[in-house]
Amino acid sequence: MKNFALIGAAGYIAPRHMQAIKATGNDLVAALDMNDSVGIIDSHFPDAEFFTEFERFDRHIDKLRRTKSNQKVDFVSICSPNYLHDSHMRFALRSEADAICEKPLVLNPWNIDGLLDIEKDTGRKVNTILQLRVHPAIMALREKVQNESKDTKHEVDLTYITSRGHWYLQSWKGDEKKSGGIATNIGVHFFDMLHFIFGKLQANIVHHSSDTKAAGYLEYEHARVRWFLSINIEDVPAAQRDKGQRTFRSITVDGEEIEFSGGFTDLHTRSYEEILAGRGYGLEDNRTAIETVASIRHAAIAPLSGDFHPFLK
Ligand code: NAD
Ligand code: HP7
Repeated sequence: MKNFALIGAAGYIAPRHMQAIKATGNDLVAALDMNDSVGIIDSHFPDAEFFTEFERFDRHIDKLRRTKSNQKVDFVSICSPNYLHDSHMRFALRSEADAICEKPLVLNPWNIDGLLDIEKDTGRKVNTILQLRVHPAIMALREKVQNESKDTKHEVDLTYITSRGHWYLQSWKGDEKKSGGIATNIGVHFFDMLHFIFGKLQANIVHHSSDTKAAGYLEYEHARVRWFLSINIEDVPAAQRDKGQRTFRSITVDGEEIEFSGGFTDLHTRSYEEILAGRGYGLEDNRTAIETVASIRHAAIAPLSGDFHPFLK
């Protein structure tokens, strides 16, 4: 049984990590969040220590390490806002633990280089949550593409609309310096997935970028992709919106829909199973997606000509 600590325990995604720690037969020994709305811990680990100050949390983790306690932390799970991830990963590794960090791993590619140095210095590992890589439909599509001839190029349309209320832009998620903006905070999932399925990134053009919407064109070794991402309910197609649907996720490959909207719920547990079996995705696995989102953030907006997503019309 491995011991876990969790940073960002009061947030939206933390319970999925608590479930994953529990479902894989491990223990949460300590948690940190400056927000103390963390009663959810009792549903999973009623004996876990909880801290609202980093310094006290650090002292506790360090004591467990120095005293070789049977609660010495093996993994630190990181569910804090995106711009804090690199600092929290450094804390994990320096505490002689491995890290399991939420996406996006970091906001800029050069942060990965700094973390590689700390991995080397400490001999510990950074693992990341790239949960679409363990989605059965995505794994099957990747396998199919890998078995095709090397010069195959697919035509892909990716439409990813996941509505958010007004709170989103008022929170750290709406602050580009903290979240990277929506193409980084939400888009990173599918940019990583596209690279995972279709290989090396060859072109990256941005057609639209605002606080609530982004769109562009990406070319990979094996695909030409028109993409559209929005958190605005108005972008959910009317037929689905009329049925009360607030999310619309679609990938078509050569006009054929890949069914991947279902099966999103236990992907954190699947990711933990892989990490615990020593098959976690590490720093270098994240580089292409982090480079992609960093370029999108700094790109000049291209005119609407050529391969732009049809939802932009
Ligand atoms: P959230 O705002 O709901 O939660 C973040 C928590 O971190 C808050 O409770 C906040 O108080 C706490 N926090 C802030 N600064 C901290 C600090 N210095 N030390 C400790 N805790 C601190 O956000 P969320 O939606 O839970 O997102 C958390 C992370 O998970 C982000 O990196 C986000 O991108 C990622 N996420 C991933 C998925 C996914 O599908 N894999 C889904 C949602 C969020
Ligand atoms: N929701 C909340 O109540 N609070 C939140 O903070 C977020 C959502 P989905 P996930 O918005 O930051 C996606 O779209 O898949 C509500 C991204 N992940 O299924 O869990 C929401 O209003 C993730 O990387 O959300 O998370 C819905 O009612 C990104 O950080 C419901 O939860 C996160 O949005 C479910 O919403 C975000 C993927 O797209 C895989």
